[in-house]
Amino acid sequence: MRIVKSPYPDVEIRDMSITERVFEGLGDNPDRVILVEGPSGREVTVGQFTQGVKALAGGLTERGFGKGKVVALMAPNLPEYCIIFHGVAWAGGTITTINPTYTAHEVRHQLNDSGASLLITVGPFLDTAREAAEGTGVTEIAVIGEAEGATSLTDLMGSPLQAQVPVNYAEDVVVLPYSSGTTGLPKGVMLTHRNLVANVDQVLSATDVRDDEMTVAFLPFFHIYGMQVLMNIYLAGGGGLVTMPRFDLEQFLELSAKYRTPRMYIVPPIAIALAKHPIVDNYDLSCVIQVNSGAAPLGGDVADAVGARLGTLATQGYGMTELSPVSHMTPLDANRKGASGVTIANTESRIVNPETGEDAGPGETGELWVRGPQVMKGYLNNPQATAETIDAEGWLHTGDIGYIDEDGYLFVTDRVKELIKYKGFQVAPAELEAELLTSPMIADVAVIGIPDDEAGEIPMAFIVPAGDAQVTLEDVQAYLDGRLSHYKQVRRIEVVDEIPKSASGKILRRVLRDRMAAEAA
Ligand code: 4UV
Repeated sequence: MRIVKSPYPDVEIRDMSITERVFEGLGDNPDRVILVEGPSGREVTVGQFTQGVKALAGGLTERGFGKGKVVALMAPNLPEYCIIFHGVAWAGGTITTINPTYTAHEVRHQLNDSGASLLITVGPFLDTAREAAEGTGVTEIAVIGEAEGATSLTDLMGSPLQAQVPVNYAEDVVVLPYSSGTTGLPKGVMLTHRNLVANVDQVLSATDVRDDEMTVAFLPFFHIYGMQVLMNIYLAGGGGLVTMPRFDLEQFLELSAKYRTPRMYIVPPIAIALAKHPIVDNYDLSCVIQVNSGAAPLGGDVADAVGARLGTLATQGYGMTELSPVSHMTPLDANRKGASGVTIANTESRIVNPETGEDAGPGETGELWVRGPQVMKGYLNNPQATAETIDAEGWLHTGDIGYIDEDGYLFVTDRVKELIKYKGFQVAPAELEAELLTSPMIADVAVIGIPDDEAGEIPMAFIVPAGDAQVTLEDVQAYLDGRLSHYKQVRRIEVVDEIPKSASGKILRRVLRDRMAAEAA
């Protein structure tokens, strides 16, 4: 067995809730501004944040939405997002984070699966929320701000709870983000307080976030990268966030220059924009010392181009929802072109040949396995998927293919899992296939990801038409429109006579991927 250990010394993982950990990092100046709503400039101070969290926890508890309950949060990035997340956590409850661009159909699935009883959203998504909540366990819908006929966030506030509602840090699930993992439909990823607290201190031990620095937070808080790396780790490290409800390059650059941000947290498509877009030259970005990319592979040349243009360090983080999310980060003092980083503190890595089960040597390719305190508790109500992902010795099998060189740098080269990453967002082929199979035009279908310069990957569907139906890309897109959110849209199709399958009926995606790779070559 070749276990690659972290070059960083272990950190102590303390018994505390994620909110206690974040509060600890806020410092003792109640007037420091830690959250700014980017487009309006509205500010929230440390005092207002902690007061909001405690008052919401009190109100939730009074209304029976506290400990043991699941609160669904479906909102874009706003300062209130952080207050709600931590208000629920402080009350001992569980938050499930929902992509606000989801259709009612997608939202309903997550509400039912997670067992949510309260849904918090914003006015523009209220109709979707109401439609989705029908027939689920949701008994109340609230909005941030005001909306006709809905409870407002202010109504949910009660007498402040001064202390964390007691929880079992290692066992109680604080957040349930959704991820399809290595196969199948999106599943609730059970992350405990201990998982999140561990990752905060593991990551902070390898970064130099300074007190009072600000960063622009456009990476959505509902996804693990924005949720942990920005909302929790950055705040716990003493920084502050300028929130953006959706990405807009010009506004991002403007806010980064205005708040003199030393660090940018991005995904690969934005690295390409930073490297190439002419408007980047219109802004004084001399404040930026580090640009961190993650959620999908970043080409070494693109990283170099960003670094050279902005005169900064271009780093990468590697992670997964199931890893709270970080397991690998670029060291600040020794970058290596194309690497996704080295193993972080308290964490072990292995590269295992998926066919033989043997450990690979330095530079040899195989599946990445990770073990550490940030490994999820499991998938909600799905012991089988949990057992297929975390083995008896606690190793999480990532489904990513790559190698670790002799100096411990991880290079991700491929994926054995089905997952498609469209601009860093998860697209589960099984979800698209299930949806497409409900169309009377389609007899059988398989979806894979194919490389795309801008998005990283795009979903492509191989379609066996029903009878003599003529199926076009437009037909497929029109069918999915309104059923699934826009970023999951199929962007290419090929009509075929049959889908390659194993004897047991499993789609042989590898055959389709190899065929597309051969065509592209
Ligand atoms: O579950 P998920 O959607 O999770 C993420 C997490 C992104 C992070 C985490 C910590 C960071 O510090 C950071 O910068 C970014 O996206 O998707 C997990 C899958 O995304 C791919 C890989 O296939 C994972 O299994 N992925 C994530 N990061 C990288 C990556 C990377 N640096 N290089 C290549 N693939």
